[in-house]
Amino acid sequence: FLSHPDHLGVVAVGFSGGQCKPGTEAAPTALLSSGLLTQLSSDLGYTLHHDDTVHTYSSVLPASDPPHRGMKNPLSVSRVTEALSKQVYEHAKEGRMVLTLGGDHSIAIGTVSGVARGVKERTNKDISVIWVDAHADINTPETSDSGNVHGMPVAFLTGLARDEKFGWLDETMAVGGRLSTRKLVYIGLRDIDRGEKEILRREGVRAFSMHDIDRHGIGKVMDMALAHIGADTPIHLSFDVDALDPQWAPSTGTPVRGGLTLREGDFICECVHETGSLVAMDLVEVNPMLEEQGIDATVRAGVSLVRCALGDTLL
Ligand code: 6HN
Ligand code: MN
Ligand code: MN
Ligand code: MN
Repeated sequence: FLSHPDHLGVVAVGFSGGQCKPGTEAAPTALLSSGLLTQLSSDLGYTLHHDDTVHTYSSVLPASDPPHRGMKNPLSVSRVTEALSKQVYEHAKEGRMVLTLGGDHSIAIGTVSGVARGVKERTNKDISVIWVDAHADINTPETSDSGNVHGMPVAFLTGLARDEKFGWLDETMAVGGRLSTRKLVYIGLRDIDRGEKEILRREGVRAFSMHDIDRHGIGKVMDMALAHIGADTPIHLSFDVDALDPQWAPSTGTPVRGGLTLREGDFICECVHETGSLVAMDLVEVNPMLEEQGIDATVRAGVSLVRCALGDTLL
C-alpha cells in the first residue's frame, strides 16, 4: 500500500492535554535522544522525513479552554489533533510509512484520521486499526468518568461521539478519514469502563483481552486478530505503552497490572510488520516524568516496540 515503504515520515508530538498528568509531552524528546531515529535509518535502512521538531502547537492553543460536556481541554485537543491530522496526511498521501511519537492517546484522533484520509485518497482503501492498550479509549463524553479525552479517541474516530468543537473531524471523515468499528481490533484490554463495555458489545467490536491472551497465547491471538482484518488491508498500529505490564513500562499515566510482557508486545509488533500491510504506527502514553531517578525502562521498551514494528528481526 506504500509507494515508498522504505521512506518514513516521523511526527513528534509533545502534547499531554488529553489527560491530567504532566510529562507525556516530554516523551518524544526522551525517545529521540535515546537514538531511535538513528537506529531506524542506519540499522533498518529507512529514509527519514522529519522536521527535527517536537511539536507543541503553541500557535493554535486557545488562551482559555473551559470544560465542555465534561471534556477537559476540549479545544486544545481539537486544535492539536487537527494540525496533527494534516501533518500525518501529508506523509500518508506521499505513500510513506508514518511514525508518530506521542504524547497522550488523544493524539490518535489526529493520526488515524490523517492516515485514513491519505491512504483512501491514494489507494481507495479503508484502513484497519490495531489498538494495543490496557484500555478501550472508546468513551463518549457522556460515558466518561474522568473527562479526559485520551479515554475517548476511538469514539470520535468511529463517529460514535461527535462534537461541534471537533467540526474539522466531520470534514476529514467526509473525505475518507473515518474508521469503521468493523475495521478495529483491540489487543491487551483489561480495564474497561462500564459504558465502554456496553458500546463494545453493541457495536460487536473485535477485542482480545488479557484473558484471551492467557487462554490462547499471543501467537494464536495474533493469527485471529490478523484474520479478522484480512489480507490486502492497510494497517495502522496504535500502541499505548500501558498495554505492557507496569513491570516493563512503569512510567505511564494510567498503569494497570496484569499486562503484556515486553516480548509479547514486541511479538505483536513483529507480526504486524510481517503482514507487509503496516502503513502507520503511534507510540503513546510514555511519561518520562514518572520515571524513577535514572531508570528509563519505559522509554527503552517504547524504542523496542517501534523497532519491531518497523522490521527489526531477531535473526
Ligand atoms: N489511555 N477509561 C479511563 C478514562 O479515563 O476514560 C482511562 C483511559 C486511559 C486512556 O490510557 O490512553
Ligand atoms: Mn522509495
Ligand atoms: Mn491505556
Ligand atoms: Mn490508550
